[in-house]
Amino acid sequence: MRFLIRTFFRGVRLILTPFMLIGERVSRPRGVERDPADQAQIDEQTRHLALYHFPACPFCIKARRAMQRLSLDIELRNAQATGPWREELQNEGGRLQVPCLRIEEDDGSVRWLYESDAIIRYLRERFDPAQTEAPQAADSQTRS
Ligand SMILES: N[C@@H](CCC(=O)N[C@@H](CS)C(=O)NCC(=O)O)C(=O)O
Repeated sequence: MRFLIRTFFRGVRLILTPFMLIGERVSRPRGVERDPADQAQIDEQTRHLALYHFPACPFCIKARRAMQRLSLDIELRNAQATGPWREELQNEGGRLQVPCLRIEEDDGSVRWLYESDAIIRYLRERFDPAQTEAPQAADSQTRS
């Protein structure tokens, strides 16, 4: 019975996958535009991040869209198929759940951030110009 249920859901996922990927591609959001020097600085920071994902997982699509909206070039590591990324996520992250953001901190330590909402919040807090510039804007408003 369990085998049948698993096979059923695997079949549904297989059928839906191309539609989800096409949907993601055609509804790709416009990314924020930064001047080249700022973007280069952001690119340098995102070199220390990697997103473990499944291509057609809706939670991963949500996280990838947030990355696109913020114009973040974060390495994607497909953990769906048996292979090194899947093993690494399970062994080093602690569980096989995607999306998961691997964050290499400045001191070299590694943090594994699970849950799409937490990942998106982290990316926005760190890279969203609207959030990172807001305090300065508010500051200059109160001063004027
Ligand atoms: N609440 C989580 C849900 C994530 C989730 O359910 N991910 C599924 C894929 S869509 C997963 O990792 N399943 C493990 C597996 O299929 O082995 C989030 O928002 O990130």
